[in-house]
Amino acid sequence: MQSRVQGIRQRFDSDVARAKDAAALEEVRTRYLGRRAGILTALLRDLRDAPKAERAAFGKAVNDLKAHVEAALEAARGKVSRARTAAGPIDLTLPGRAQRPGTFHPITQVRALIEEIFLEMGYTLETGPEIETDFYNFEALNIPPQHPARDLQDTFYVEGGLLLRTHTSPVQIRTMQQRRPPIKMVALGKVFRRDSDVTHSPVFHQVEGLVVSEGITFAHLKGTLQHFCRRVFGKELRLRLRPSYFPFVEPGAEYDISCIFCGGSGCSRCKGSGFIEMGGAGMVHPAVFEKVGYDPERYTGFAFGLGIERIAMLKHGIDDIRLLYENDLRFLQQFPG
Ligand code: 2NL
Repeated sequence: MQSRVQGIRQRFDSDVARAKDAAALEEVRTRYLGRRAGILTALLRDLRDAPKAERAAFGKAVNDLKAHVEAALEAARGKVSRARTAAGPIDLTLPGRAQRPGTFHPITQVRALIEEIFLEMGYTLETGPEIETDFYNFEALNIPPQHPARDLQDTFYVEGGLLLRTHTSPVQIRTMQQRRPPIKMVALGKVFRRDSDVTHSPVFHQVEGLVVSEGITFAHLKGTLQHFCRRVFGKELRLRLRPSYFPFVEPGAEYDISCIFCGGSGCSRCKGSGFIEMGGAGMVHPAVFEKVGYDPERYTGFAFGLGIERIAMLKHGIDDIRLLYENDLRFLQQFPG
């Protein structure tokens, strides 16, 4: 028995020494350790038929051999794989995998541009909570309990009588409560509305500006909007104001810019009108000043709003707002900033 084990060991050693690659080594492993026809597997099976007196010694010899076979195969595999690396099938002259640097999202880029323009004009940047109370989102803005903007269709209500702000105006209300005029501020941030199609997303970004002091007029508003729009879209454009209604301003207006695609002659993008809608604006309603404890006889102010997505879409010719939220790199890489 012992001599049989000895013979197998010698044959194995010479088989391993001849195996020059991983496939040959695998073949040797199967020949000796294979579950069904392995030489050692058969040896272990024979152990059962060995005479009782020899069984312990034979068992030890077979197990020692098995340990030797496993260790020798492992060592040989290591040698083969090191040899392959040293021989150099890895081509170090191949170009590496490109690591593209990240870029700011187009909304973030437009947001940064808007912040820069208002900081240049001496405005402060203010922020506030996205979950708001009825008072800050509606009541203080002169939006009465039965106003259609409060309809469940437009507003996301959350637990505890709270809601997701539908505009950034609550930030202006909070700022007015905390400070006395003069105030010259912009609020930029996420707002939420129950609305979704190619030009509306349930979450979008708004900018609102507010200037309050003594002697602020509609002319200040128009000059500010014209300067802002020209800084974003170019010096040549014309600004147009149209009468409109928002409960928190009087008088209220919507403002348009001459079409940045056709220059005002009329095209498909401006639907032949020569103008593109930008946002809403107006003189702060006296009822709003009363809600925050400002004397409407002493102070006047203007306010305006606009959508950041809208600016990004106009600036880059994007026709579907949902592209801005899909985080598809093929889209985002087109805006390296
Ligand atoms: C729009 C319309 C507007 C305001 C926002 C405002 C805020 C206060 C008081 C008075 Cl605290 N007004 N904001 C006024 C008129 C229009 O935005 O088209 N937004 C995208």
